[in-house]
Amino acid sequence: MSTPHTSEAPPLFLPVEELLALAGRVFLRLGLSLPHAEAMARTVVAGQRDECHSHGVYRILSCAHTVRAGKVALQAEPVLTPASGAVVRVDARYGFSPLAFERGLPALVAAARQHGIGALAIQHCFHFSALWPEIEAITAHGLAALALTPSHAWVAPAGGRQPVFGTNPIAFGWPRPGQHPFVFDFATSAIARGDLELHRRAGTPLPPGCGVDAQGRPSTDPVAVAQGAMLAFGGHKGSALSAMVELMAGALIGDWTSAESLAFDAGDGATPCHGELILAFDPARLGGGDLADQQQRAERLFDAITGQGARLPSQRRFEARARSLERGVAVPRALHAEILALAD
Ligand code: NDP
Ligand code: PYC
Repeated sequence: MSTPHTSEAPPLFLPVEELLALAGRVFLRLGLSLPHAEAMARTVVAGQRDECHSHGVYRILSCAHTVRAGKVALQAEPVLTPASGAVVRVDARYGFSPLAFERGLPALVAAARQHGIGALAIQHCFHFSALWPEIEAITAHGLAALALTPSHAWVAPAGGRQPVFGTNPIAFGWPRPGQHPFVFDFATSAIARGDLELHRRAGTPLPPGCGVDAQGRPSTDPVAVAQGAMLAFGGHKGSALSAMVELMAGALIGDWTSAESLAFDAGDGATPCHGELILAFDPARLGGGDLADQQQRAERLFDAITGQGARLPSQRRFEARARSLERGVAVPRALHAEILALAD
């Protein structure tokens, strides 16, 4: 969901470069190394540019809170373990995740090209971002991609009322030569935690079906749901997908589940700390060689969707990107003032 949850005065419109400079200044001021500050700025500004409000520059505030909580390693240089077969590992060493991804990307692409499939396991990272920037970075190399990560245990399993799962996003991308890739990226909870927080800040109710209060009663009050449990999307189906994310991007790669991440947080209210699994697939290797045929068949699928008036996922985002690049990136004035205060 991407509603800005605010009825305030018209936003500021800032050039991408200006917003990048401001975000980078804040992250440096918070004590991050230059490579971390730049990678973080690119991530949150991309979110704001694409009008993904729950993972845009609003995230600067929660990253600042995370820094103040004292557990994140501000200058940690991620450690890349040379690929073993198709598997690439990056230990973020308790730093923020974007730099760890950037450090692992070239080896992931090389592994996918060599083996047809590559797996990047990022470990020990503080993760706060949307996954589509990573997916797009992989599809830009002509590869398909799948990314999974846990978060904090905020979400009850279908049929239960106690939080077990994170909001556990799943993102996928398919490269389309000459045009934007096909990308989807969504929380497996009925609403992302970031959107719940935006509703809490704005004092607006959640849509029905997003959570229960501490007594297990359905609630649209973001405060009550934060004290109770969020719900998975699609009942038992979202619940099972969320369990898969815990297993594949937690236990499988030897890193924390959302429950373990929340335990490590110990009430700090910081952004989650865990791992991430990112898979890349090379159509040239997996499809037997006729790339043009693969692409045409994919395009027929997309045409069958759009041909009946339905839209592709990420279409809204790419349209928002075009708008932002033309007229500037929209930033709510109150949020901009909060960010500026962190920069001085
Ligand atoms: P949304 O519900 O906003 O969107 C989910 C996806 O569905 C998007 O790709 C979106 O494309 C697409 N979509 C939406 N409406 C339609 C439609 N009518 N037809 C076709 N496609 C559509 O996502 P969430 O709120 O669930 O998640 C928001 C972000 O939060 C994600 O980027 C996710 O990675 C992030 N997140 C991160 C977590 C973490 O631990 N790091 C945890 C949970 C979430 P479009 O954008 O174009 O609308
Ligand atoms: O929006 O659910 C969320 C989220 C969790 C961690 C980062 N974003």
